[in-house]
Amino acid sequence: MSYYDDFVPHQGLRPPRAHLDTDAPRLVLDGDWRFRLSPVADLPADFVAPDFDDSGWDTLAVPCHWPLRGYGNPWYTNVVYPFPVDPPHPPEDNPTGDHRVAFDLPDDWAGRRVVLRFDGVESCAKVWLNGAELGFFTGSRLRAEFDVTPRPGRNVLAVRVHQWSAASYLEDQDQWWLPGIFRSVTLEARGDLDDVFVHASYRDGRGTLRVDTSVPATVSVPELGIEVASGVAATVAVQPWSAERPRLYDATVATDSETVRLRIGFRTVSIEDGVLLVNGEPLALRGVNRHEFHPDHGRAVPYETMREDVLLMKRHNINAVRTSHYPPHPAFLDLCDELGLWVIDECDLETHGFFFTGWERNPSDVPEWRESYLDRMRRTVERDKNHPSIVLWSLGNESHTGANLAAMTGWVRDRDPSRPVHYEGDADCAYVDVYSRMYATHAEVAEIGQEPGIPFLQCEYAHAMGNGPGGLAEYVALFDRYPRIAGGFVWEWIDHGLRHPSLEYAYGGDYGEPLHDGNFVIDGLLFPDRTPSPGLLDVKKVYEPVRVTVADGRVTVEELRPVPPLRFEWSAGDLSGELDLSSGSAPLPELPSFAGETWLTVRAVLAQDQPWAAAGHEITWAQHQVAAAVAPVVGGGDRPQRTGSGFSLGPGEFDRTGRLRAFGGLPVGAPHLALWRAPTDNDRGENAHLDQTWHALGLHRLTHRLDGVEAGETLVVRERTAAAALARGALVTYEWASAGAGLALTVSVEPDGEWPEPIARLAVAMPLPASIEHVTWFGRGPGEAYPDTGSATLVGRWESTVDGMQTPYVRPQENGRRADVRWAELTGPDGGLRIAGDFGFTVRRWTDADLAAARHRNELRAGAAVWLTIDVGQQGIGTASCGPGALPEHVLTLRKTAFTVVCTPLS
Ligand code: IPT
Repeated sequence: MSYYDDFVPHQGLRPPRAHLDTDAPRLVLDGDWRFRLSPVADLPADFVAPDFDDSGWDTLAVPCHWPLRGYGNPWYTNVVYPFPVDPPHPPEDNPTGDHRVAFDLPDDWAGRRVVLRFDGVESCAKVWLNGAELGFFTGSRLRAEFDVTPRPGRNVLAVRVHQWSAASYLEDQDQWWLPGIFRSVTLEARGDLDDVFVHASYRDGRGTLRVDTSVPATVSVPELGIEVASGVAATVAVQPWSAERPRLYDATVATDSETVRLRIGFRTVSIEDGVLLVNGEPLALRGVNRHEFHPDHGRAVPYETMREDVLLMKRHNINAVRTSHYPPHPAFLDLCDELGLWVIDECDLETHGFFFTGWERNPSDVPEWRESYLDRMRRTVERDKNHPSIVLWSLGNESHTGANLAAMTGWVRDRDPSRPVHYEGDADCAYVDVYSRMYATHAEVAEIGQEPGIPFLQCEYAHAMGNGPGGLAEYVALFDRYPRIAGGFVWEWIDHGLRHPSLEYAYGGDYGEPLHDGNFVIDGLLFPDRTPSPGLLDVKKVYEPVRVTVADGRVTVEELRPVPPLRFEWSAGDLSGELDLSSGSAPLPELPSFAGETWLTVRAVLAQDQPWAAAGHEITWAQHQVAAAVAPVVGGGDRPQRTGSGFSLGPGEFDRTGRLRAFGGLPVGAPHLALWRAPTDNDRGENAHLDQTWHALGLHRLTHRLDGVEAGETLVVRERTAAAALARGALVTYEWASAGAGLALTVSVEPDGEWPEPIARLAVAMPLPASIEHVTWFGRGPGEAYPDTGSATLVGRWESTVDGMQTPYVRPQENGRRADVRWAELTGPDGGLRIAGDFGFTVRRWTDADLAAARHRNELRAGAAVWLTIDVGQQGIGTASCGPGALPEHVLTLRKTAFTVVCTPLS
């Protein structure tokens, strides 16, 4: 048995301790190392001697994951292990990276104790300094430190890293498998302050501080006039720390040989009457799950990117983060302390793949793994214990249940009773302090909210895969409603799409992995380049900390969570101004009468710069209609005329079958009934399989048979729309009537047979010339909206282009629908058309079939037409990719329907 093939988690490591900002000198060893990759682990340690000739090796910039630097490939699996399940054995094919780096010991380090620190190595490393073995360690996202004795002058560090080890069984998180030294390697000359534990509680305006240290030290907080010995408590008046007001106090802890800088936040977490409280106030966690990810660097996330993540969260009204499913880089937690986010810090643990053995031999309940479990929890808590932002410890994710998990809780409660313990897998709540679920339905969340019990939260909900998540607003309404519900965390923050030379962003299978989970890794609120998706914009709206309402002639603001000072700006038509809402409400501004449909928009914006956004940043908004639409003119003038080739009516030219062929001189195709859409990830989801339903119904291959054409006052075309092999269909009538300079089209649809199943949409689709480029519309915008998404959209006049209307989901699927549209103008150099009515629409340069067939965006090519789809119904989006489908009120079925749009040519 080798070290990488054993239950023992490490050998030679120092006991874990706090991450400290110390004045002890440091030498960061990041930079160019020498590197050699081998396909197996069982190799002689031929490279560890200082004088080993590594001149034939490659150079690798550490920290990094070697598959992202051209050595082997990334591999994505969700639940399944990418090797046979035979714990504790890793597979024989075990890519092994040998690393070497030389460093010069600074002269003034002579005689000092020195520690060598690894902040993240996946999955198992053995370490030698100057040829002498230091030991080995596992725990990819955990810190590992060795005591070392470098010699004066030049030293050589050699590190052998195995992709797979026994520990891989404990690290089955849903993400890319990415071996390597992916966080910094540091040498630190030690003073005598090895460990510091800050206890900073808050009650009734006063904070109590006690700092425990490994050796006696002096604790000073100048701003509070505190100067006490370590281990001694001081109670003074303070401002508390919260995510909304992250008040930190600079402090030092000093001995003769070392000074550690601390940033102290005072807060007390408690549970009272089933409610999770901080400083006596209920916690309202409006959170996201964050994996560490960068499209070029994987989990070797640059500092600026971590900062960007926190800033983006703050700017989108997110106030909490679960560090799924491992402790993040320590700097991320510093940013959470500083900028203000509530954190669930999760241990690096997941054994999900044992699901497929029926949880047989699951490490969580096998005694041989006990020490590894405890070790992981200790290393999590000890490293991160001084962060005020952390309010809950989490044992890990998806590891079923067992005595080893219970033992972790036992250890935490002893070591840090100040923070409750979270773990979703403990369904009986035997060893947790909060009840946690993932992807529970709305109905169940509502039920739990009403039952008495310990605080409840959804550690994962609203699976943000592809188009969606649908049903988000309804979840948050439940969180707002029931005190027992502490909130929830959207799954997840960012798409893990790896930048790829030809595919734009790669997902599972794109590297030829023999077993993988496809695009299940593309399920974030941010696209891989960190552009917000429509889902994130919806999150921002529904996580609003204040609610603005307009009713009964007044604008009212209600504070749901503390917010910095706000200003309230209003606009309506061309008018705008400011509202004084300091008393909580104000009368509506005096408005003239408007000629057409007009909405009053009230925006709440930051009155002053904040560390995370500038003054003027929009927090939320509300809208209210102040003038109604003017109904389009239908009727008048022309009757259809027979022509040599068919019919003509106003700007429309029709063939002998009554099908539209040209409009205002532009060649166009006839509108036909469309009931399908390119399935979204949620449509395909295992909890819905709507794609299969639609496939079985033949919605993607409907045919249209002419049943008759009548030219009288109007031109009436009757069709029967149905799919080959199926008896049921729809009887559709298209009636064209003169309407001013344009034509009114009334579409009447009547099911022919029973249609109990959900359909994708109720629409007509028609091809327009490829010269159409520009789109202007009045309705919801600027982004997409479906029946259960689009909280972020406002009613107004919006402009875009055909290309700009596409939402760039990494895996192509239905997207870009604009909702509640009163009119849309589609134009290009050759002219265009205006459509008025009350509809949703999409416009794209490819067909739905092309969209559905593409695996990556590079496969979408502009065709000979621009396809316009006008709908009066869409199936809700839901989150069935990993959660419930659309709520009943958002399920669409085929029903008898009629709708009218007025089309006018534009030159
Ligand atoms: C849940 C996992 O906890 C999370 O890591 C991720 O895989 C998510 O699913 C889906 O993207 S587990 C699932 C079985 C509910």
